[in-house]
Amino acid sequence: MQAPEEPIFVTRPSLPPLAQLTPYLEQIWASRSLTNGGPLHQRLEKELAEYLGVPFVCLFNNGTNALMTAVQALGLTGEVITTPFSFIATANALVWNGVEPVFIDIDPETFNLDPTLIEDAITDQTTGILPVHCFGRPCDTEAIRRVAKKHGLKILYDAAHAFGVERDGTSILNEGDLSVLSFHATKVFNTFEGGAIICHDADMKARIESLRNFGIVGEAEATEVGLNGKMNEFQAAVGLAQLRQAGAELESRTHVAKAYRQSLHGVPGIVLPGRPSNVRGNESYFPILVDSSAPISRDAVHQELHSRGIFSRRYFFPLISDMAAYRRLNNTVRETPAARDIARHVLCLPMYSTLSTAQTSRIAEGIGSIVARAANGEPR
Ligand code: T4K
Repeated sequence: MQAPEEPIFVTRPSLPPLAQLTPYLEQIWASRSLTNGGPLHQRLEKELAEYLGVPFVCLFNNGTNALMTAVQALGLTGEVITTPFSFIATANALVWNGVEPVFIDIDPETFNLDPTLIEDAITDQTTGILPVHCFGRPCDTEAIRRVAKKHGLKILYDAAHAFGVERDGTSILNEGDLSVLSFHATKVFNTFEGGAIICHDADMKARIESLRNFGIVGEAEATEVGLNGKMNEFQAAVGLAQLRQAGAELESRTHVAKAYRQSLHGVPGIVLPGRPSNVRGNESYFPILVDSSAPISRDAVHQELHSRGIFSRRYFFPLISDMAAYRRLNNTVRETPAARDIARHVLCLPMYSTLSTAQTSRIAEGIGSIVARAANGEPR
């Protein structure tokens, strides 16, 4: 009997060699400095800023707490314009701050908030814009900046997927008033759980540090109400070790994406989203669209792959605005036909740096045969 093939999950976290972590752990054990901005935390903030080409990094224990703090730090209130095509944490960060998300449609090419629709959604309650560089594909930051400037709005980028993404040789994380990264296990750069706010000046960094630490300033005084968003020393140790292989991680993902593009090219109804030539992506996800011209639905492809042990994911379906938690808040939900269409057709294929050519071939051939059988009317 043939051995069942190994399951392939949508991602598999990269880990540094264990031996590289040991010296950091010995340092933690010796110093007993476990959290609250210890030496490894400080070192990771500096090394990450240098690696990413950004002025300041404020580390967090996860991306969601970083987003919630960024909303506070920018003083966002009332309504904030955002995208429904994202992970739910994007909108949750607003609602947990008492801010109402106003969902507008996306550009079907970039999968990101359509800047031409922002102006129409602005009311006298609007204080900011929260776009997402979805799947690490950059937003039209220039157009967003123009409309924000005209109306005096703050821009907070959810850059959870955008570690290492550059446009014209410059980090996309330098855009907007603040950008937020996630270092969750499923991300290109992970500290198991973790995240960061990228900011442009030392005053803002100090403010974020206070908000991250309950709002405390100095030894005992709190000037505002913060939360506990601190990254601990173990997470920072993992980050320092991961950073040594970050370049290789991005490089390997480029090869995986190339292998997919070659083997999926020409499969009827399977669309591979393109990327402008001036963008260095990070291949954090590998989204495809199972187009309406395909002889089979996205959901059926997803199911079929599943039955073959290939666990693709429908990121991001349903739209945030269609989830029960948000349908209750639906007074600001607009029609978002492009987002709805993408959410119905998108499928994220397994993507991680150690995915072998044999595995990408198995996945691509699986999709090819699923589509071909459907086209021939054969039973699945
Ligand atoms: N903004 C955006 C745009 C985001 O995408 C996210 C997070 C955030 C903000 C918030 O950042 P964080 O607070 O998370 O730092 C995952 C992640 O939990 C979430 O971080 C991520 N976005 C979201 C897109 O995906 P799930 O529920 O899909 O993950 P899960 O547990 O099903 O994992 C997917 C696959 O990965 C598993 O089938 C196996 C593999 N896996 C996963 C984990 C956690 C492993 O092999 N090892 C692991 O430890 O949400």
